[in-house]
Formats: sequence, structure tokens, C-alpha cells
Amino acid sequence: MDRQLDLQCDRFPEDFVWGAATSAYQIEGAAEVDGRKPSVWDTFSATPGRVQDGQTGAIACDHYHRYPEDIRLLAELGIQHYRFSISWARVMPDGRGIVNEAALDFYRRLVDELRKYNITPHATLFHWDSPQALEDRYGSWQSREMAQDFAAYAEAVVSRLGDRITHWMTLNEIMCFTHFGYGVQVPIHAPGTVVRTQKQVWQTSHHALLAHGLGCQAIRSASPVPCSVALVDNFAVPVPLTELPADCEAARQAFPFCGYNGGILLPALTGEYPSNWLAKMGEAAPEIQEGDLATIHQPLDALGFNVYSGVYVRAIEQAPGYEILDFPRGYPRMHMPWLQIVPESLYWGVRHISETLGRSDLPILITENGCAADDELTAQGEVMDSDRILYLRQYLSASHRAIREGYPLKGYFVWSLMDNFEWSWGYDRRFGIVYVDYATQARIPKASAHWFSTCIRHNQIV
Ligand code: GBH
Repeated sequence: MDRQLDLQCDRFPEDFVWGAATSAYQIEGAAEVDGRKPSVWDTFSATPGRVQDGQTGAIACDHYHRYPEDIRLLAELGIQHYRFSISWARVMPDGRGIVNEAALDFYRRLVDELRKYNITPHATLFHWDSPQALEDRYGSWQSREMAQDFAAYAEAVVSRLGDRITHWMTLNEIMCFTHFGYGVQVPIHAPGTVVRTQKQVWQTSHHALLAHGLGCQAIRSASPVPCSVALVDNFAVPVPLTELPADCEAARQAFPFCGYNGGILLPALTGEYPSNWLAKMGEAAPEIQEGDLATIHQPLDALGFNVYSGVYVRAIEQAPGYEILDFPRGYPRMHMPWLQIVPESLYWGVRHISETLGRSDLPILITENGCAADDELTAQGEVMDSDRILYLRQYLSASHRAIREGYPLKGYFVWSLMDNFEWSWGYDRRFGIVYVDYATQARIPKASAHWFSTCIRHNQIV
């Protein structure tokens, strides 16, 4: 044993969940295979000007055919937990009605392959790829019907795969496929419909919250065995500029008003849109029908927290007592305009859930953390991404701090297992710890993959 490592007390708990994550549309490809029909992302990416260089997920990493190799890679790296998503447009090509058994067979084969290596599957039911048929029928998330249809889809999947999968996640990052899909003038997410009012935009995320609630109920009633159900959110994290009490208090005050927290995370976890948030929204607040909040407010076994960056906050004298700070030009960031390096966002995100929400009983999983880097394959066939290691090491240190201080952080999934279709950026931005050479579909573990693997083996940051 390496003595130097042993002397540090930065081990993770023995049962800490070390994992890697992906999503269906970003890796599977095989867009027209085995009865799959288009999702809104097929349509969006086929629309000129939406995705960089006109790229689509039609082939992506061809994971649909190469999954045995990808799972062998997970096993070789010692990654014992895998978070992937299931494609609604594969399982129910028309969004509702007929269930496509060929698609379910694919996911059965995938999970059986994982189990061969003792890798635990964590399945997300929805990672942005709504069936196009539902977009055509009623504008997908613009309609309340979407929530019912999602629950029926969840029921179809869990009743068939619930013998093999016991870790379920409902929806990934509600704000992305609602607010970025319907609410921005230059659409960066499918379907890219621009609705007329802010109220209509908040209505789409309200429908997504309903889908989450009905989905939770459907999963629990369809599962043949007790299972774990989680929501995955990328809530915004105010990080105190200093950790003096005044700035910490300012960050706490800011939490419900940062990003979309007040309209998405808080109703999901508390069963209420905060009254001061509703007051601030005025006319833009969504229409809430009787019983909606009770439906949305389902017991959760875990909260999935996707964390990439954060915002600094400091205390000020004037109301409201806090100020959300802009990043200075030149603040260190990774290879995305929004990817400022704020490692303490992971720690503060976990702490805000416990402190602001008083939910110290809710286990938290980091369901995504990672970064794009300007990776280059050397002549020796290596990718020396020391910049990614720098980024990941700092966020893992923040994870360790949260655990040391007693917060219920149970696991960490790196985003992503491999380079993939990075939405409106196409294949230009690489988030993988494994490099994908798209010309040959060769998988080449980057230096960060070997490093991450070593961390897992030692159960500590190396
Ligand atoms: C995750 O979202 C996704 O779950 C995953 O599929 C994706 O591959 C990964 O991140 C990397 O991007 O354009 O300035 O308006 C991350 C959360 C939310 C971050 C939307 C970027 C847009 C900022 N993303 N946000 S901007």
C-alpha cells in the first residue's frame, strides 16, 4: 500500500457510490432501429441552425450496438454504478399506447450485461427526448396530458424492467427542457417552440413537476420489489463569497431566488411554491389546479443533484440583504461559456438542502459532475486531460467536505462516461472521461479515466 495515501484521512465511506452517467439521446444512436420513432431532439437537430454544424444524435456513440464494449470499459475502470436513461420514443414510439417490446429487450440486455460485472443500474426515465408524436399531438410539455402520458410510460417501463432495476430517477433537469425549450428567443433546447408569455413557460415546468409526481406514484405501484425513486435537478447554488457568518446567511437568503429554484426544486421538495416567490412572479406564476401540489410533493428516496458551477453571493446592508455577483472576466472556467469552476458549489448545494430546506433526512447523490475540456489525442494515442483532473479533484474534495461535516451525500456520478452528443454543441464539446474517436467509434480512456479509476480503487482522492 502506498504509505503517503494511507496517511491522509480523506477516505470516502465504505458504501460510497462511485459511478458514471450518460443519457440515451446523447450516446445510443440507432435512431431508426427496432421501431424507434423520432423524439423532439431528432426534429430539433434536423432543423438547420439549431445544432452546431448540423449534427444530430442519429449515430452518436452507436452505444445501441456497442453497449457490451462500453460496459466492459466500466468494469475495467472499476466503476460499480452506472446512470443511463431510457428513451421514451423507443419504448413507446407514439408516446402513448403501444409498447415496443424490442426496445425493452435492448434495455434488458443492457442491464443484464451490467449485472454480469456487478454494476448497479440507475435508470433515468426522461432525459429530454420527448416523443415527437406528443409534441405534434398537443405540444408536449405545454399540455397537462403530458404528465399522464409520462406516468403511463413510467408504468410500462417499471412493470417490465423492475425485476432488474431498483434505482429509478424520474426527470432530468426540468428547467432545461421546459424553460430552455419554450422560453428563450434563440432556442437552445428542443422543441424550441417560443411560447408567448412567461406564464406559459412556467406552465410547462409545472406540467413537468406533475409528471414527476405522477411518475413517482407509477414507479412505486409498478415495481415488483421495493425500489428507490429520485428526482434529478440542477438547482442553482449560491456560494458565499467568504464563509464568514454574514455571507453564509446571505447565501441562505438567496437560495430560493437563484436560478429556477423557487419554481422547480422547492415545490418538488416542499409541496409549495414559496409565497415570496409567487409574489415576485405575479402574473407569470403558473396556474395551479387543486391537488396539483399534493401530487407533485411525493416522498423521495434520494435527490439527484447535477452540479457544474455556482454563483457567488455576498451580504449587503440594503434589502434583500444579499447580492448575487457576476463573474469577473478571466474567471477560470472549463470549455463551455457557463462552466466557471466553483468547486464549493457542490458542498453548498448539499448544505442548502439540509439547512435551508431542513431536509437532513434526504440522501443526496451527485448524479452529474464533470466538464468539457479541449481534449487532444496525442500521437501516442493518449489524452492527457490534466485540466479535467484538476476540475474533478476539486469537486470531489468538496464532496468529501460535505461528508466530513455530516451531510447525507451518498454518491458521485461523473458526467460523462464517454464523449457524446452535447446537445446544441453537437460533438464539438467533449465531457467524457473516455475519448470517442467518432470516425472509428474507438473508445480511449483519458488520463482522467485512469485517475478516477484509481480514486475508486483507493476510495479516496488520489
Ligand atoms: C447537463 O446539463 C445535462 O444533464 C447533460 O445532458 C449535459 O450533457 C451536461 O449537462 C453538459 O452540458 O447556455 O448559458 O444559457 C447541465 C446544465 C443547463 C448547463 C443549461 C448550461 C445553459 C446555460 N446546463 N445551461 S446558457
